Amino acid sequence: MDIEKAIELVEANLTKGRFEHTLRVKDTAIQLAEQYGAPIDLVTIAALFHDYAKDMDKNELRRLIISYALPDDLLEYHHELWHGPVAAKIVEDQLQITNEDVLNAIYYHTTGRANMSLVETIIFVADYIEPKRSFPGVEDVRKEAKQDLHNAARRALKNTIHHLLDKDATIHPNTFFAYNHLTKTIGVKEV
Ligand code: DGI
Ligand code: FE
Ligand code: FE
Repeated sequence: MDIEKAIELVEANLTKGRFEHTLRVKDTAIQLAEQYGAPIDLVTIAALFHDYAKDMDKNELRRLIISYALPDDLLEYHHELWHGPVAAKIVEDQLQITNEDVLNAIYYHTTGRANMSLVETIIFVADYIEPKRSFPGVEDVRKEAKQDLHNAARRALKNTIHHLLDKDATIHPNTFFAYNHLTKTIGVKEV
């Protein structure tokens, strides 16, 4: 898809604040793609559409999860986790985006998953570190992203898991699978 057209669609579907976040994620993701040698065109499209379903109402998201036959255990987790999988299905179904790497990057951008591709990892990290994010620990992840993308992704997951535990929230298995996979492949020594 043409980038201009993609930007137009995204702007029409999102609130101003969310659209601006999306543009910052796109710029951050392009910088990471240049640094780590990922395809700029795929990363750009994935970033532009990653939050495409974010401003949908909860009931609409629920209806789409059912009609697209997404895994129904999704509905047992916080509705914050619904917009990625739904956006992946909408762009495939309505916008004829077929690239699997792009669709996976959109689908898994909130939780991550085991064995993420370079494009998936870039979108995951860019969404976490875009310049207006102010999570505790985000500055360490920003620094790490300049040195080692996978370490940055692991650190972002670790922070998210800590944050969710502090809130007594449920944690989606893919968040743990992503963390475990990176921890094993990076070779962090268990104590
Ligand atoms: O859509 P964004 O706000 O740009 O960012 P996002 O899609 O990464 O969503 C972030 C939110 O998702 C944040 O509040 C933490 C939450 N989150 C991430 N992983 C999990 C999770 N929430 C639950 N309950 N479980 C998870 O595994
Ligand atoms: Fe999101
Ligand atoms: Fe986002």
